[in-house]
Amino acid sequence: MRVLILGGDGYLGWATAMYLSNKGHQIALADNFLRRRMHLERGTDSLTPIRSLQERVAVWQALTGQKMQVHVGDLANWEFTSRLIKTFQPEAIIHYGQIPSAPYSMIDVHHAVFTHQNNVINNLNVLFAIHEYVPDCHLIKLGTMGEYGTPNIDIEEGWLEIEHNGRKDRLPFPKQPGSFYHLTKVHDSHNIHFACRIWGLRATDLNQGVVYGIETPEANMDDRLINRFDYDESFGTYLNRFVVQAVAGIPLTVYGKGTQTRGMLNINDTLACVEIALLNPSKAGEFRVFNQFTESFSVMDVARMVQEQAVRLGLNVQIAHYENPRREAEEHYYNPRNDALLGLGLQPRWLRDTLIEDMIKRVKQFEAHIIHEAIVPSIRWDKGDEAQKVTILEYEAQPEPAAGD
Ligand code: USQ
Repeated sequence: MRVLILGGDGYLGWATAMYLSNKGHQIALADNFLRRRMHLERGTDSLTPIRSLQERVAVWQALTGQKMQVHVGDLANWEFTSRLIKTFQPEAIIHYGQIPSAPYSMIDVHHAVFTHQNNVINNLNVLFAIHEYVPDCHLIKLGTMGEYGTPNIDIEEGWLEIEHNGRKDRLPFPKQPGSFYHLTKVHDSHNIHFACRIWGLRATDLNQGVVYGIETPEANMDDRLINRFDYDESFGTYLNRFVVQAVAGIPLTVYGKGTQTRGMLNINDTLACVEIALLNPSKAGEFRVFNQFTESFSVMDVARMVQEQAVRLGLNVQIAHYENPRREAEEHYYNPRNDALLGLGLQPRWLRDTLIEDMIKRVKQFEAHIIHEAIVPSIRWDKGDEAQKVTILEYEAQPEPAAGD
């Protein structure tokens, strides 16, 4: 299939490009290297030394014989996006090409507005270009589980059957996102749904949970194909961050009580989920939503798992409760469904199955690259970026050594 991957230089984009190219799909990548530039702005970086996109693509071709097209440009620019879609004529578009960071969007008005302009406008351009040039193309759009927030009812997959004053309907599930970034994904979902209704486009919104992991089989083929791995306060997600903190000797940054619960999945399961969506397209006019996660964990569950594995590997890891920089429910009900992808054949990789140990060992190889100042957060939901780091409120008691240790 001809597959256009938007955000092809990113954590998910590059991994997906290699995975689908290896399966024989014809791949084109688009990126404007915004993530690399946002890291420059924040004084942070990927832990892993990633090569330029052009070099990665050349190495990939040399190793596998598979070509990938590279298109450098800004999706928020209509000329770029429309020309790209018109000339490549994709049968499917996987849209990862957006700012993914809640903290970055909460820095100040400029970062909130920029995140909205970038994400909402680029998605609108993609919708209009599909409508105009490839109306049968399947849009696979990366949404987020964070669109739903943490309601006190079960979270369905995008839709909710409602009975109100004696009448029934199937309506979009209510959204209560937790940051200006998460709000952009809500706006995108509405725009995509509308485009499906009025133009008959076909789309799948993948409401993804928190992704973790470093390695994929394709990235392991050659050091020059290595994927990015973010661990800073803006672009690192909590498990990936905790692994780096464990290696760096920084007390694990649990925000508040750590009883916040999120759906999670391994990066290799992201690839499997996207492939499932690709091979099972939605119908013309259908706006389909999949909740894309495999397991749910609280922040403390994950901190304890990282601590346990790290201690086993001889590291000394403390867990600390930091002042929570976010405005979020710490104690809440959380029961999201994820039946759709499982029903289509997803076979999850479980976090318990030694993956954390592998991650710690891999991160240790890049220990010298860790920027320590990038770890403890300073971006607060109520005050923006004060450049003042949040403080530790208390430490968790160290677990008792197991008998025989
Ligand atoms: N958290 C900590 N300590 C940390 C970092 C985070 O306790 O050092 C907590 C946060 O307070 C939050 C939870 O962990 O309760 C998740 O935070 P996160 O930074 O790992 O993830 P989040 O900001 O929600 O965003 C990430 C991705 C985003 C994606 C989302 C899926 O950056 O692109 O949309 O995960 S979800 O969380 O389901 O909304």
